[in-house]
Amino acid sequence: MSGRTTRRLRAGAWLAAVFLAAGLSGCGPETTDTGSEVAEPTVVNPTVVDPWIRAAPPTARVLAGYLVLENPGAQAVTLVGATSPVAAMVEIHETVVRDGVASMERRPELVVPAGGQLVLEPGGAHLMFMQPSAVPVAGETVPVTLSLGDGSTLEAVFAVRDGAAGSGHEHHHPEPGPD
Ligand SMILES: [Cu+2]
Repeated sequence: MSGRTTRRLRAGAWLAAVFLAAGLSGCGPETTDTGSEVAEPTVVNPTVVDPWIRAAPPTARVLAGYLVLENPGAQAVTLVGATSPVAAMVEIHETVVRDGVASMERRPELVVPAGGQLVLEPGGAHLMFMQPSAVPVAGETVPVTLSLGDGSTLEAVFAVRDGAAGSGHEHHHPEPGPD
């Protein structure tokens, strides 16, 4: 699990923001030794929860990645892109179903609402890793840098695993829904 890593990174980003604020005002908000129980800052990077990539055959030319972004802050945050050393390019996609046919559409950004979360999961939004240099196998991990709309980045370690069974996140939408 990467929760500890992402929390530490988030705390680091937050502390950087505090230092900036302190530099302007001469005094910063209260903080604690750990930085984990702090007063709510104005802007908080979202927390990455359970990032994973669906295991694929060695010949796969794309890989799908999923995660949940939780935004405890008071302002909406946008996910605008991602990069990874294993892929030539990473795009944000969303699977849409029209007339019972599922297809993927590219999205320039996805919103993580204030106090809410953005869920990328099978059957919905996902990261599409294009032209992987080497297809990772289940059990391996893949580093990914997520880009946010404010120009900041989030590092995440995606676990590679089979998505067909056991993930508990599979959703099927056989019926075309209203737009
Ligand atoms: Cu896709």
